[in-house]
Amino acid sequence: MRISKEHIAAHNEEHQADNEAHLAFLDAQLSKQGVTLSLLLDQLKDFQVAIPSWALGAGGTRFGRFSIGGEPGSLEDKLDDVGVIHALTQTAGAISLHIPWDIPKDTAAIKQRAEEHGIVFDAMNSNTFQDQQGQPFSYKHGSLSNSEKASRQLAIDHNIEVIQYGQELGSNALTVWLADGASFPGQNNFRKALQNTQESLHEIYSHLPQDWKLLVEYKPYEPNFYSTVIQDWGTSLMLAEGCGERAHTLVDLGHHLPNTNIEQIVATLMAKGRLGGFHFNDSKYGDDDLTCGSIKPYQLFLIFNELVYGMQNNDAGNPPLAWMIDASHNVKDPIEDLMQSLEAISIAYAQALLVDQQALEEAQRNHDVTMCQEILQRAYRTDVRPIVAAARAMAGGALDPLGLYRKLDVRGQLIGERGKTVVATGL
Ligand SMILES: [Mn+2]
Repeated sequence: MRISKEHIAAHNEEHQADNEAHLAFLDAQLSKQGVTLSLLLDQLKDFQVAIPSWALGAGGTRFGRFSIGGEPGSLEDKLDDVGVIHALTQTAGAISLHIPWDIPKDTAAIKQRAEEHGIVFDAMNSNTFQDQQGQPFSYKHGSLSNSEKASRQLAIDHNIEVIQYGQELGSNALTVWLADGASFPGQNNFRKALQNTQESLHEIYSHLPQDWKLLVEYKPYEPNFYSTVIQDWGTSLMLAEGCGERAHTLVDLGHHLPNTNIEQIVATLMAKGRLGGFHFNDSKYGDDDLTCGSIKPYQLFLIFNELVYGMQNNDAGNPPLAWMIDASHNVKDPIEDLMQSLEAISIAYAQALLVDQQALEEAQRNHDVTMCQEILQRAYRTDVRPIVAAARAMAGGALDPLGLYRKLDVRGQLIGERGKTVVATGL
C-alpha cells in the first residue's frame, strides 16, 4: 500500500479553499503581534520526528494483546507503514530501529526501500531487557549493571553489535535504556550497580564512531519496582558526563514520577549542552505510552517552549536533538495514533514558536507575573491547526492526513495484503 502524489493532490484541492480562509484570518491576527507567517511555515516544514519500529503493531499490556489486523510482519512492512505516515504528514522522515527485533537480512535492500519512502535511520535501540533464545548468560538480574561480569560483557557486546548494524544503515546514534534495578530492598548494592553501569557504558562509548552520539535514557520504575539503576535525569547526566562529550541524556516524557516539572529538566539539560534526544508520548499515571497531547497538551507546549528557547539560545552547544515518538497501541490503529501524535507535536511546536520571547523576558524582568502567564497562554490558546496543515501541504503532505487515510481505507487494504492475524515482529 503506497499513497500516491495524485491521491494527495486531489485531496488537498478539495480542502484548500477552506484551509486558506482559516489561514488568512490567522495571518491577519498574527501579523498584529509581529509574527511572520511565512517564517513560521518554513520552520514547521523542516520539522521531522522519528517513528519507532515497535510502535507499528499492537503493543498489548501485561494482561493481554489484541490484534489490530494488517500489522507489519517484517522490517520491510514496517518501513512501508512509516512510508504511509510520511507520505501523508511529511513529518515522519525517519525510523528508529530496535535490535534484535529489526535485524536487517539484506541491508542494501532495506536502505533502498527506506530511500524510496524518503526515510532515514534515526537512533538505534539496543535491547538488554529480555533474554534471547540460546543466550549463554541471563539479564534476569541486570545487564550493564549485573554483578556477574559475563552478563555485563554480553550486554556490552550486544550494544557494540547494534552500533555496527546502525553504521551499515547510516544511523548516527545509539539509545541505551536499561531495565536494570531491583524489586526488593537489599537485592542490589546501589553503588556497585551504578559503578558497573558506568564502566559498561564507558566501554560501549569507546566503540562509538566519531560522528555518533550515545543517548542515555532514564526511568524511575518498571519493570523493577523498588529501584532502577538509571532512575532520573541526574543519574543519566552523571553517567553521560562520565563517558565523554558525545554522550547525552535522553528524556522520555513518560519516564517521570507524577507531576515532575519536565520542562525544567529540558531547560537544565540544554543549558549544559547535554540534551541528546526526546521520546514523545503522554501519560496519566506512569509510563502509559499514550498519544502525545491526549492527556496534558499544556505540558507538551511548555516543554516545547523550553526546547525552542534552548535552540534559539544555544550557548552551551547542545547538539541537534533526536526526536522520536515512543508509544504503544492497544486499542487504536497505530498508524492513526502516530499521525495524531505527530499533529499534537507539530501544534505544540508551532505554538511555542509563537511565544513573544522579548515580551516574556521583559515581563520576567519587571516581575509582572500576570503578564508572564498571559504571554504563554496567548500562544497556547492560538488555534494553529491551519498553519500546521498548510506547512504539511507545502512539503507535499495532506491537509487532513487522518481524513485521507480513512477515505483511502489504508487499514482495510493492509488487512487485505497481510491478513487479519499477522503479529508485528518483536512484540
Ligand atoms: Mn523511551
